Amino acid sequence: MSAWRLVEDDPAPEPGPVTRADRPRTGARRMLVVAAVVLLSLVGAGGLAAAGTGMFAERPDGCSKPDRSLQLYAVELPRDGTQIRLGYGLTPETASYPGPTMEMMEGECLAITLHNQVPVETLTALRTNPAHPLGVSLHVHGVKYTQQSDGTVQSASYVPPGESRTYTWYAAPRNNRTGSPGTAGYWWYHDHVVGGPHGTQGLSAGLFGGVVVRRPGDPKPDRTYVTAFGDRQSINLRRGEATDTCDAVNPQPGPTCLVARKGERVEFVVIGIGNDMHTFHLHGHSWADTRTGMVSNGQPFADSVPIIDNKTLGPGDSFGVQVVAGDSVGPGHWMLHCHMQFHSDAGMSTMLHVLDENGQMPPGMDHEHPAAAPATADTASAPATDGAAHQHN
Ligand SMILES: [Cu+2]
Repeated sequence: MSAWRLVEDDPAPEPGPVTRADRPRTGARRMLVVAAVVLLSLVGAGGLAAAGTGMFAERPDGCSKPDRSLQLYAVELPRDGTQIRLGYGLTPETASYPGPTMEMMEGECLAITLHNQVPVETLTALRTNPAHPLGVSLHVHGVKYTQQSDGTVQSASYVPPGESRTYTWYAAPRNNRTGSPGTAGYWWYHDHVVGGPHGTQGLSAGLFGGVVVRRPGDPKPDRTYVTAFGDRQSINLRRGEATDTCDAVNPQPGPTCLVARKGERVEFVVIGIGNDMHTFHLHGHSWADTRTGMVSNGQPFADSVPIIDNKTLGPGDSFGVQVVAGDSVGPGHWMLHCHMQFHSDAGMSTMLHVLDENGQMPPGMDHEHPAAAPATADTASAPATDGAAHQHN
């Protein structure tokens, strides 16, 4: 077992035969050496030495006690064709992909206990190497956590089948004294263990979700939707008609039903999963390219912030967008799609359904839904996506 130690570099070699031992030490230099020895002793006793025993600090600085705790379950969901699907849920019955959106305020410390209920056989089937351990984990972007909450194999912070583990996230606030920028933003969480050391199989099976960290005073949305843009031209691992299962009579908001009333503030957490580049584009709406998607009236730099309706998204990226549904454009079925043309052509396209203030779609707003249109010879003008829309690979 290696004992890691941070040792100061020797100074650059000096000309002549003067050895280090010969060199006279100044008072300041002696103090530095003493301080370093004391520091190494302290850190070594409580920190680095403990690393060898697998005992890392349990919580980040500033998070002495969790403000809130919740239970999270990783379960297997019905397959999509032949694809294994997994999901996180606040209960086993409500697991989904994406999983529940985790919302925090800066300064908050959240303890999440993850219960691994994914069958051993399923984890075994997803494993790419028989030597890789079986388990699921919770790895988060953007907020603060210690190695115990890293959610990786190398830090032994994953959950074997049938077991549980508590992860601690700290939404560290901005600190003008230290220059720490804070953690407010749009982030995501995902498995980092299923299949291999990067959780690639867990991610592509559905173990991911959005994280929103707000700063006091941030605008609060009426609705939040996660749109994860991924491989095989997928939105939330679905493509074509499967991206939009909204019932016209009784739409239930969820990962496959993006719906809002006119005037509601709708927030999208946009996540890049997988290996491809994408662009997030929404018809009829635009937003400021800022942390929240908004610019307060009267801010002196308001005019220097670009207003956009399309934003590039790379693997692992995440950002948030807030728009006012139907603002000056009214109710309707507004396309939301990747603007890489061959991606949208292949079914990477869904809808934001904006109803009127009463929650009704006004008459005359019935639409031809390109993603859901049946493949018939007389829909030649509709994109020829239906073959792709039914593929599951
Ligand atoms: Cu794309």
